Amino acid sequence: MRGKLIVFEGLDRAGKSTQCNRLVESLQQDGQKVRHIKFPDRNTPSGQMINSYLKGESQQNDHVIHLLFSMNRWEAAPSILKDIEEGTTIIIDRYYYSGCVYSAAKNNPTLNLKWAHGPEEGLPRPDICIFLDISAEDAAKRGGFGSEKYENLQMQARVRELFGYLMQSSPEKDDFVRIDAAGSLNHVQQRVKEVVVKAMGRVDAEHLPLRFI
Ligand code: ADP
Ligand code: FDM
Ligand code: MG
Repeated sequence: MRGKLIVFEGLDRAGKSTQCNRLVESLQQDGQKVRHIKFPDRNTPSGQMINSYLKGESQQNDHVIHLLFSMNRWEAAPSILKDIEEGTTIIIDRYYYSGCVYSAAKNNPTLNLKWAHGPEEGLPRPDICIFLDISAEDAAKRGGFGSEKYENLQMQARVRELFGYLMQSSPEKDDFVRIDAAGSLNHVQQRVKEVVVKAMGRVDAEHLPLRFI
């Protein structure tokens, strides 16, 4: 059986990293082969440019940084495909949904969601995307904003609005399951596991092939 592609999305401090870690551990205990990755991968050359941009150490045109984030995913695509083919499930902390939404949230008149989607087309499409939903205000209470580029209330609120649009009205709306991320860590973890077990079971039962964006 092929591996599955499972993505976590959400605002900064929604609990993505925590829940990814817990899910990886839990699936491993179930005897599954699992690999955990995150985007941006700040270690590759494109990732180093992204890192420097996010930290405010360098400037990039909105379109250029968008393409760098996309490039960062394309670099990883062959190894994702290989693992899935060989039966390893991949859990990803942020993917192209963040890519589209954060770029479009800048309200650049020539960079809308449609434009942002273009470079992502052809990447492996997730079997499921779990959106950990929390308001920008509640997320900020979990430690306040750091110094990275998008860590401000106005940007986060716009990002949440655009995720709402993706989940309700976009062609990829069926990829999403929304989970209330304001609950306790254990409660969120339990919901995540339920949703993931169901999605993985469906892929196996119906022999669903991996799709592409
Ligand atoms: P993200 O990866 O989405 O930015 P993290 O998993 O790093 O979020 O969590 C951000 C902070 O919030 C961490 O200190 C984490 O322990 C805390 N946190 C995460 N989920 C919850 C939760 N459900 N309730 C309370 N605190 C949480
Ligand atoms: N981000 C992340 C983007 O703008 N585009 C993308 O394609 C991706 C994957 O980068 F503000 C933004 C989202 C977030 C920042 O933060 C990366 P983390 O803390 O490494 O997830
Ligand atoms: Mg994180």
